[in-house]
Amino acid sequence: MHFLQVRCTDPSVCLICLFERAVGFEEAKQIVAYVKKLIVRTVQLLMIALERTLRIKIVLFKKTERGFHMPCKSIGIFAHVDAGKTTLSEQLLVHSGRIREAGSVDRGTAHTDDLPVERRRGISVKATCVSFEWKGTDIQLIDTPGHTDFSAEIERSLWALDAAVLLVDAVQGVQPQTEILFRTLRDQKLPFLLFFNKTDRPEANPERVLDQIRRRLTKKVCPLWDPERMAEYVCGTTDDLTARYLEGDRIEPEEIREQLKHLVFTGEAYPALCGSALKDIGIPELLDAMLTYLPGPESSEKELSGVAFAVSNDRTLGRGVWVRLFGGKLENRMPLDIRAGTDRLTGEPVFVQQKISQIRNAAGRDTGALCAGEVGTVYGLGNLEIGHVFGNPDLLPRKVQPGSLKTPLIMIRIIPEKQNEIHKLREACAVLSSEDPLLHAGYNSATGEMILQIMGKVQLEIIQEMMDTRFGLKVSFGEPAVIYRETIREHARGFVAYTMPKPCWAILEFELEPGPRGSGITYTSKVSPRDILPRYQHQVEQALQQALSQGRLGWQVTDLKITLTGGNYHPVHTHPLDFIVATPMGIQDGLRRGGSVLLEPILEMRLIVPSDMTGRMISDVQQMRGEVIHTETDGETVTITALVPAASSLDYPIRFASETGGRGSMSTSIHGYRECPETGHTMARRGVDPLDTANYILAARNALESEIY
Ligand SMILES: Nc1nc2c(ncn2[C@@H]2O[C@H](COP(=O)(O)OP(=O)(O)OP(=O)(O)O)[C@@H](O)[C@H]2O)c(=O)[nH]1
Ligand SMILES: [Mg+2]
Repeated sequence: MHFLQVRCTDPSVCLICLFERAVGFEEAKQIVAYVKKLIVRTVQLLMIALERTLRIKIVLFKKTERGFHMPCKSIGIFAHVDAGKTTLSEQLLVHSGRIREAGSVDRGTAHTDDLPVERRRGISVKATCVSFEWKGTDIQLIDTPGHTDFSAEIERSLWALDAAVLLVDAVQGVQPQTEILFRTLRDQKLPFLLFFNKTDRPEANPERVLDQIRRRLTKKVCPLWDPERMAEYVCGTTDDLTARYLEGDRIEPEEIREQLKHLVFTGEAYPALCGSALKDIGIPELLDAMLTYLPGPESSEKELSGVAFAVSNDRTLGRGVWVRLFGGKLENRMPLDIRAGTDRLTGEPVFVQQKISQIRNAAGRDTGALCAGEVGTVYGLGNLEIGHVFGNPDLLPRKVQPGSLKTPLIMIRIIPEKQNEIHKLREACAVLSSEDPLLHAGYNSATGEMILQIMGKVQLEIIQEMMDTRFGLKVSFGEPAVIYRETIREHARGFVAYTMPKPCWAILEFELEPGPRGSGITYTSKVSPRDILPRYQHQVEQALQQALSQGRLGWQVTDLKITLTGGNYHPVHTHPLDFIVATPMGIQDGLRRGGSVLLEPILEMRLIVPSDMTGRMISDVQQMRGEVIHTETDGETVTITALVPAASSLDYPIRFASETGGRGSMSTSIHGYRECPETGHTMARRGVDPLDTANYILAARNALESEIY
């Protein structure tokens, strides 16, 4: 007998194989893996048999550092506004036994619409996480808002998920936001299934919706309510199954389920179910499908990796941050390095150490720890920002990149009713900005104005209401204005010799070239580290962001290729911050020489209207300085895709609703920026112009004084 010990990576399974013949290590490893698989399969079959005969449910707990606990999955619910996400979340909570009676959106009692403003309006504004257990799995459910003004919430929820359910209204069919969400989930490689809701309504027609999805979104949809078609779809995906299916072999339902599970994971299939959240139809089937087909986390228990994706405000506990952990563990009193800004000298991020004071799991229980795979709220981390990554960012399944789904295109002045409340307003805006970084709340000290960047009108109404209820501030808004950008017209050089008033020395020469649309900013240096020391070159690179935040027209500069072509430092005269002061002067000099081009945001607009309105819609698009790029008709309706400047279409949604009498739907997404023929849209400069040299140097030195001068 030959003994060969093979280490098992899973400490909860102990397996020793005794071989009757000589085996190599590799072969032994393969055999052990095979045996392990067989045992797991046998145990599974045994469990199923036991469950059936004894009519019990066996739950396998996973062993982790914290002891045994239930496997978990984090699942998001997405849909066009009003498709029934919140109503469905209620129903899932009821079926799991988590709550006795379903709350109602219409009566303002839904659990996941817990903000006063959500309850009053019957619309979800924030993503909310709840948790419940279904057949031995802890499901952490995130109910997201449907309105596009809250796309930032939708995007942040995606960071925290393992899988999703995309709801489709079985009466309305595929709506504009359904398409956007479908593409987003698919592109982010998030496995998901579809649920056709509101089948209780007489006009509902799941087969029509299925057909619409096949035509407009994907052919890979697989209806679970029809086992015949489900088997046909699944068997068509592998040669082996196709052959067996065509020969009429019996294929076990278990085999079909396993294959479908694999297809969902790889984005090769989207199972579809139907039912009614309001009338409680098809809910256990949906729960089972979530369990069977949607994957759980691939979490590692060793290395810390997680992301802060939402903020909640508890009356007694204060500000809590929702965290999804993909690896490692967070514990009470654990010190964490939280980013608190950037070092002006080195350009490196500055961290402060803060301690977690309390951790609650998704069910709101004080657990003292958060383990890999779990979602929970963490308290005591001060103003920890949304999007903060704990530990290793490479272990996160999705990139944390705010603004990739939708960016704000409108800015607006927010005005306190009482003039002396501007300070209070600034504080309130800072709080809201830490919860939604895309608000970019900015105070212009020269004009005394507070400016917000926003997605749309509904968001504005919600901000107004929150200012009142949360912060006791009555506010109004100025005229909305489009957020333009600018770029350079032609190739130019920018030069600065910052040698006066002494003591200082920083000489820089830049070459600025227009880049292709959408290319953003690219920067390279051709200067030797002997002429400008690496630490000063690093400062130049860090100072660029600030230098480009307003160009000669006052807008963010983009589509620009910058090369540092010359310059030098002085071993005696150069002060540590001289290159930070000098960079904006050199850049602005180049921008002035090259001339400015105003860029305006262009929207891709999709209008779905009855066919007889085609002419009218095309003339609307032309009136808005837009161009139709695609039309498609299915006889009854026409889908028009057009590129339209945001500036000329700000009030179009209201006009569209009245023109179509509610028979049409429209959606917009950002297409990009392009040259604006209407020049003259400049923005007042914030702070002193770097080309106003004497004043600028004085102001810049004053601002940096505390740090160095
Ligand atoms: N008939 C019918 N009505 C439903 C169903 N599900 C939801 N509703 C109704 O549809 C409306 C919107 O429901 P919500 O659950 O708030 O929809 P939502 O998708 O969460 O909406 P937002 O979060 O605002 O995007 C409410 O009036 C619900 O009562 C359903 O299955 N059948
Ligand atoms: Mg909702």
